Amino acid sequence: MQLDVFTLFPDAFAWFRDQRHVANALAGGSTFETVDYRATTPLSGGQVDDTPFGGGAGMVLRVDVVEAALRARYGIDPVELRARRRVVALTPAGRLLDDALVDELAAEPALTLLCGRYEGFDERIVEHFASDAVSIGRYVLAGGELAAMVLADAVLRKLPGALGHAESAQEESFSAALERMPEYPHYTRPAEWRGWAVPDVLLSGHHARVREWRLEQSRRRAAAQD
Ligand code: 6GU
Repeated sequence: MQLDVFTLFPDAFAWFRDQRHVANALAGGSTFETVDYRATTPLSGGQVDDTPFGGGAGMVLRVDVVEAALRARYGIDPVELRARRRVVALTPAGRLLDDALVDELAAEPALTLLCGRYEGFDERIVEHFASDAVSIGRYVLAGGELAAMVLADAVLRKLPGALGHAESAQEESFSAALERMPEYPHYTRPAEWRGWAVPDVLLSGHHARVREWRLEQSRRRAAAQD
């Protein structure tokens, strides 16, 4: 997968890029690149945002700035770009990110993530340049960078070779294999600590019973989450 992140803070992604599963994905032929909106802004003094029409607090990322950055990177009209590849605007008003959407995005050959400014994007960016608007939860972050990292983390770990064990991403929380339920609890040694014993069934070596117990635990957790 070719993953591009447009941001005002490219340095914020240095730590992320060094994560094991990200490094593994990159070693497997994927790319992860950041593009700085400021590098191609048509405005003077490195300006990229502006005050909102109609008033209100904060600054809004300008549509002309994002157009220039996308054109410089891809060499085509961004309106045409979004018909050719997924361009995801990270915004709290977007579609909630879940495992099903992560699977959908992980199947793409290329993804572009657009991070907004404090008060977000000029809406014309979302409407005309983005194919998707995605939120990572019902709360507000100061910028889209952490949300972009969350999305990129969830997507890249799904790629072949990103995780040590191919099975790790198969049966995990919210996967189809677990019927979209949260994952069951895990235990390791010691089998008892301060009187807290690991459930007997896990030590029984009885695979069918273990499987049954785990599914039941997932169902309980699912019920508790709703
Ligand atoms: Cl994608 N961006 C921002 N700024 N805040 C968020 C978010 C995104 N998702 C949840 N909160």
